[in-house]
This record gives sequence, structure tokens and C-alpha cells, in this order.
Amino acid sequence: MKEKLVRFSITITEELLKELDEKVIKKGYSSRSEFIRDIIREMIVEDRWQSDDEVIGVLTVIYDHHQRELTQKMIDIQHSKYVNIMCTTHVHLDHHNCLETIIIRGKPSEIQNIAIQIGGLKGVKFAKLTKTAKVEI
Ligand code: NI
Repeated sequence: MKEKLVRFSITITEELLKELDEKVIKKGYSSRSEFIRDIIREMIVEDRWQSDDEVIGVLTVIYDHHQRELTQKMIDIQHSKYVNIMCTTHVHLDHHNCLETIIIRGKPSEIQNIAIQIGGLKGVKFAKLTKTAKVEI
């Protein structure tokens, strides 16, 4: 089902318009409209992360393969009853380093809690949480 599109005009300074157009080109958007639609969706996702709604986080972790019991500790943390681990992907980067992405569904506070716990483990060299959510519009 195709959603109805509406057209509206906005008033901004020439300077701001120049900035907007530069960003549209730099980020590879086909139009100002597409860029602005994505900005609004990004704000919706940010709001969800400030709420108690269900969101999705992608935790990227790089850790020392040789750190004793680290993988078991990471798995124990993921077995939290408050979140749903949707999938994990493991890549053996080199002899010492593993990279893992963990896709987590749950409440923002619980996902952040897991990200902090895993990020703080001995042997974890890098941990970054990417915040996203289902946006139906
Ligand atoms: Ni590995």
C-alpha cells in the first residue's frame, strides 16, 4: 500500500539551505525530501531510546581470543532474562583478535546495561553500541 505524500514548504536562510544541500550531496541522497525523511526517522529512533519501548541494539566487540574465560563470561551476560539476543556473528580477525556483533532486542536500559557489562570485561578491547529501532513510517 502506497502512503499518501504531502508537500509543504519551509522557510530557512540561504546559508542553512546551502548547508542542507551540501549534506544531501555528501551523504548521497537523491533529494532533500529523502534526506529530511531520514532525519525525522533518526529522531524517532533517538526518542525510542529515551523511552521504555522495545528497541534494537547492535553491539560490536573486539576482544582478545586468548583471554581466559572471556567468551564464557560474554555468553553468561547475554543470557539475561530481560533481553532477546537475536543473533551473533563471530569473525576470527587474526591469531589474537575476535570480532563479534551481537544484535539485541529489548528495553533501552537493559541493552545499555549489557553493552556496559560486556565492554567492561577484561580482554575486551573495543565495544560500541549502535542504537536502532523499528520505524514503521
Ligand atoms: Ni575468534
